[in-house]
Amino acid sequence: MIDIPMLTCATLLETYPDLWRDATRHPFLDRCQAGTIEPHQFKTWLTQDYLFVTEFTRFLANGLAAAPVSHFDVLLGGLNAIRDELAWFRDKAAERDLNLDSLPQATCETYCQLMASWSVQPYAVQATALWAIELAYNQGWQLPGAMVSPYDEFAERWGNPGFTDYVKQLEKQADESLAGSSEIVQRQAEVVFQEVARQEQAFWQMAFVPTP
Ligand code: MP5
Repeated sequence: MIDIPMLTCATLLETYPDLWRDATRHPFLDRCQAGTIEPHQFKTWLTQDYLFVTEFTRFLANGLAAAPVSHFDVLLGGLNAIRDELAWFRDKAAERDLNLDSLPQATCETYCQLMASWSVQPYAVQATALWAIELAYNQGWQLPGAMVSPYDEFAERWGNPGFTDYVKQLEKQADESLAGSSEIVQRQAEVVFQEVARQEQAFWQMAFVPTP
């Protein structure tokens, strides 16, 4: 019998280092760190990310609906944190006179539509996507190093030890669900991981595209 290697989150990161680097290292983040990002570019990201997080809330809620009871604690904690995060986004937008009722740009819309399509896939695929989406921000906001004000607050939100711990718990749950999955489901999870990485890279890049 052929021995099929078990897919884990760590294996995914090892298999696609370039894709993951591009998802988490971007001039947008380096310019936040240096304080040289153009305010209108930051505002584009902020507005679009709020729209993304509203859809991500639905993705997380769908994940909870598909999860085993033993995973509820971590996912409910995530949903609770998102309630605060959405309020925080509204505060950050108000400080900058931003209108959050704006339309999603094509990049944001594509990512949200893909996410919705993952919600009907097996739970292991959803758990892998959930982990990858959160890890992208957890690493992305930390990798450039200490950020200057006002961007330090954003780096702290996704880089703080509590959030890092949450992402580790998501990894554990994703690994557990992948371990109990068929090879077909594991391949689906691998494809979705690659898509998350591509979408994250495109999302950073969107800040540099003039708003139509
Ligand atoms: C996250 C995000 C992290 N806010 N935006 C993108 C494009 N990817 C990942 O999600 P959350 O809910 O802010 O922790």
